[in-house]
Amino acid sequence: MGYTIVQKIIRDHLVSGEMKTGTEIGLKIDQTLTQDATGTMAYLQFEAMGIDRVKTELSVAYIDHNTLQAGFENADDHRYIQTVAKKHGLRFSRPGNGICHQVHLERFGAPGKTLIGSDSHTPTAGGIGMMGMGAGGLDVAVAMGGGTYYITMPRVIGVELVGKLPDYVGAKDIILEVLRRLSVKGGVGNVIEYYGEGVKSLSVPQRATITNMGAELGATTSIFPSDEVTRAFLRAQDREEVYVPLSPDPDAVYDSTLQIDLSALRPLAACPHSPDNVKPVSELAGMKIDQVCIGSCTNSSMLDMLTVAAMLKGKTIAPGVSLSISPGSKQVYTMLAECGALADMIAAGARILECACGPCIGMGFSPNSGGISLRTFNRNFEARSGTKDASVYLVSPETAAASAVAGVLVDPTTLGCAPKIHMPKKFLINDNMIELPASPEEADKVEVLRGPNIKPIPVGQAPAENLSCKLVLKVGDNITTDHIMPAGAKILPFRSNVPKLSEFCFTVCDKDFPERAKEVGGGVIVGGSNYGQGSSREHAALVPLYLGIRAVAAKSFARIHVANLINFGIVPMTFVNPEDYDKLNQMDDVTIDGFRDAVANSNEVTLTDKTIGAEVTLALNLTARQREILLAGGLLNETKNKSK
Ligand code: MIC
Ligand code: SF4
Repeated sequence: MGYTIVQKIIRDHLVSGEMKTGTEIGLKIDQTLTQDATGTMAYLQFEAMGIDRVKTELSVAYIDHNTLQAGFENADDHRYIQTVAKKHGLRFSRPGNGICHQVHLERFGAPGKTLIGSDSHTPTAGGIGMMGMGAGGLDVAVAMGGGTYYITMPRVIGVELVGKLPDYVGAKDIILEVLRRLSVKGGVGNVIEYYGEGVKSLSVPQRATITNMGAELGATTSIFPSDEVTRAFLRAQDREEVYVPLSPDPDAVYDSTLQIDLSALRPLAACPHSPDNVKPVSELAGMKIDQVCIGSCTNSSMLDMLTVAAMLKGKTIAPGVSLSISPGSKQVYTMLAECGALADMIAAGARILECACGPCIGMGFSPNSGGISLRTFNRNFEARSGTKDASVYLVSPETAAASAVAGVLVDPTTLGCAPKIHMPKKFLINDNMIELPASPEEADKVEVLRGPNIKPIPVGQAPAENLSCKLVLKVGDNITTDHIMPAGAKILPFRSNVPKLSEFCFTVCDKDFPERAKEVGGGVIVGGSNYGQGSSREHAALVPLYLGIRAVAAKSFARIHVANLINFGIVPMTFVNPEDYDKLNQMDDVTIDGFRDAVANSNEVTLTDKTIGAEVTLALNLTARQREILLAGGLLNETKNKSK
């Protein structure tokens, strides 16, 4: 039997395990990336490992998230990352150079290689035929040190694209259609591979929009073939030498398939508060809007920006609507300025922001109370915009631009013929905002500068012999990492200050949680299905650890989050009978006898709820490697123990 694209990349990078679906495999990682909101922690952990220089082919530290400097904290963290990168052999992409995923695609991504990044949208690189995966900062630190990255051997979902997109229907509409069909948990345990006639008609940035938002499906990664379109993109970036063709073997078998007829697609919108709550724009058309935000790592390419500029040219943004535009990179920004498209946007009344994540992570541009915001971003989780009662709709740049002008949600296909936008034959190449590392000889002289905001990382504990505690919090299905550890302009500056961060833990769901957890000394969290979906932020494990959380019992977990829980010594347990979830109540007293032994050897534990007098069976789906990490109280402890 032949291989699919991802299976070929896995085969070429396999370090441990067998390519048997559902079992743990270890991969060699060629490249890593970090961003600043997760990077500080990743480099503190890398330093703790005592490795002098990164051992990957390429590692890049980006600054793109925490760029609103309303105090010293973010600037200090940038300086720390800059100096630590210089010392340890990493390239440093300075603030102002752009969003990590967009810049990586432009300047570093390579078909057939593996990449992990401390950001869940690292699969953006799949647009170029690279196997990009989001990971916790500690896993990225390990990979930088030359260590193996572990995943579960995924199933492969093949998405066949046929036909050609009609005018004003975009790549965003394709991925929204996939989300509509598969849901935010439909990708868990899977990779998504795109194939078929329709692939050829999509440019690399369009493909990258689709693979980027595969993160919202919970997929391990998403990938497109590497073909002549890929080669042309790389040539236009002056990097044709990294091109290799990649396609599935003719007899490759997908575990399941779905087909999308591009010609039949219509503009779609993901309604509040989930990326899979998808409806046709035509059904919502006419809805009054307050704000439009265009940008983010999903839709900030040159192609997206030129489309928006052409649609805004000669028009004025509707009164009462505020439009923000954040180009994805310095390359895009400069080219927009040079060709005059930027002037068209400004003239129409757009508020042009720097090339960074910006409003996507709540760094400014929070909507008004009860406001309706259309965003070309990838996540519309409750409160992520910074305004709890705002309603965020995720749409294509085409829908966003048409609506910004009209002041109400507009189906752009009603506008007639779309402007013809062509991919540039040659991009503007100027890597002057990427600092190179010091040479190994010079590295000793580089001083790593730390600010006072950097506080020690909490250290995990080995599981107690018998666990006796409270069910300190009970939450529902699809809890996101934005619920567990919210971000935004006010909270993000404390990403390297866990004690301060803990004041905000779970406050979107329950404002008293941090106080209560401290009062009762932590305990166990009860969750529904797909617990921990969304971001790769390991803070969603580290902060609960700081608040005394020892285990989470859920119906199911999201991939990156469960790895983060284990890395920090929090035991993930799943309900054997999902109905048992309903029996348990917040603040019940519970015990698990023989907890540590079970973590060491057993596939199940019994949780006794003393308050209601019930017993519940929980599964421990752990590999031997994960058990060792948990018994040591986390991966850092385990690494230290091993090196003794
Ligand atoms: C996000 O989009 O949620 C983020 C902010 O980029 C996160 C990373 C973080 O929390 O710092 C992600 O996607 O992993
Ligand atoms: Fe940045 Fe938003 Fe992309 Fe996350 S999803 S990397 S916050 S632009």
